[in-house]
Amino acid sequence: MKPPFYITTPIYYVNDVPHIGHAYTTIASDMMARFARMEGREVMFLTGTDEHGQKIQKVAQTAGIEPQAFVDQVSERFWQLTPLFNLSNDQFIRTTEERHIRSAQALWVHMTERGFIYKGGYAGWYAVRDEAFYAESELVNGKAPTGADVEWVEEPSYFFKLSAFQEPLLAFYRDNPNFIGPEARRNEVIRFVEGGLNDLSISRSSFKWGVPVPDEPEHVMYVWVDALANYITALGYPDEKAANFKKFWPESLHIIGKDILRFHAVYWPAFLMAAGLTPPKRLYAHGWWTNEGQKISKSLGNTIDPVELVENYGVDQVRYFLLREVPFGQDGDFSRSALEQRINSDLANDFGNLAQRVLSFVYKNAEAKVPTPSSFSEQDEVLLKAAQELLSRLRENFEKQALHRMIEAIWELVGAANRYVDAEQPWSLKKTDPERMATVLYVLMEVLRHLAFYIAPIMPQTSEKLLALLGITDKHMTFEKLNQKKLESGMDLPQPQGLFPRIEKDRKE
Ligand code: ME8
Repeated sequence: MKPPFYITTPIYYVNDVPHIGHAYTTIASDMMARFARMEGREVMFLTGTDEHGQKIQKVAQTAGIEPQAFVDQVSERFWQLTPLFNLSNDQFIRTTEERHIRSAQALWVHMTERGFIYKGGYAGWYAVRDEAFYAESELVNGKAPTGADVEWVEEPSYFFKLSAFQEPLLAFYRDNPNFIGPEARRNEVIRFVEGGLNDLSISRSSFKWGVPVPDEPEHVMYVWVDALANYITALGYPDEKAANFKKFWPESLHIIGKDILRFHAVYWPAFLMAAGLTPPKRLYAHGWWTNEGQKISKSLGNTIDPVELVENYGVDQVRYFLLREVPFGQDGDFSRSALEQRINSDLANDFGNLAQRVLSFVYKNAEAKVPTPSSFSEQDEVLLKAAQELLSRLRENFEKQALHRMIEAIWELVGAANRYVDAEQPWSLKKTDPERMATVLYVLMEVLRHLAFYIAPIMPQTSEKLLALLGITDKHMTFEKLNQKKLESGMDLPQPQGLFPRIEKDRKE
């Protein structure tokens, strides 16, 4: 039995509508969820929205709408990313759901029962934009290190004994060297924890929009306690006997942006240990996108609307670009010229052209049927072997979340196949050696079949289209099937169609 796979995105704040940064995390997670399903693993893929806290309350107030009505509206916009980007999430969680309120409260009660929560008073700095407390020593020119405005907060508050977890956390990082990726982020977290941990204020009493603290109606939970709990709510917590909880916890992979590493790598495992639960298996923090060299922000008016991008360029094109352009884990810059360049070179020229030249040649010159191969030459064997062995490279890189390396490896095969077409020249074999021509075309179609499977997690629509052009209509693709069933010679093929239109240079917005 292959291990189950639980993959999550951050739950996004509904203070603002989604932009390309949010879509990025969910698309990357979608690629991994799809890959794991093709491995025959049982997958739970979770995304959703974070709907409580002072930030949301303030924005709703400014808009003159009740918080619940406001979060209903904005959450819907995040939900729409699923059909827009062809995402395969199994659940979409909202922290205002009843099941989640119950779960966050149960987590709180367990932490209290085990002696890790006490009542006190907080006096210090708070940045509403970051929903984070900052020590005086962390401020830079009177602002949070992130640049967010801070305000002085003084109010009765419950505290979490984070200080008690310095040693347990360091031991946990030591015993689980794979807990945090990439490696540089792991070192960053260890250094931070080694520097000492202060107890954490985990309730607020100066506003109301949050999960009520059990038996303490004047307090709502600090939004991060509430938010992090979403990962176990979705599995059925507080029922630890729930089938999904037993199956998927702690087999989890939390995909996050580097901005929220500390909450996930320090607070979250500490909360779980405090409640007597096992921390998640792994976190992976990806990098930060800028837009044409600038920070993406509402105030600069340069947020990129995912809907407009998909309408203009196509869903698979955008998915491909985001996953390919920047090594997963590093920062990157979004630009339309880079996107158009990738579409024209990687997709239209390299991939699309390979499929087009092979399929239209077969259609016109080989009776529109899967050709019958005779004996394979050494070059044929080399290419077929490269197509088969690519899977092990994909697997290795999948384990490390090296998504860009997975794509690079696939494009190496595309390159090899294009060179093979040029070298073998099936068009000149038509008259001189039709038998050899049939073999060459069969080899190429087998390579295309492998490619159609390999690109499925990245570009699901294109994969389906290409499979249909190869006469394969089975929608439930697994890597086991890829290896079991070759193309059947003699099978009728449909009329070829292009996969990726080119973007013309003089095109105007
Ligand atoms: O932090 N580049 O929500 P959030 C890359 N609710 N990724 C980006 C990005 C950019 N420019 N902008 C946003 C929260 N992201 C909390 C999370 S989880 C229990 C609670 C992505 O709406 C990236 O994944 O501010 C980042 O971590 C997340 O959106 C922050 O979303």
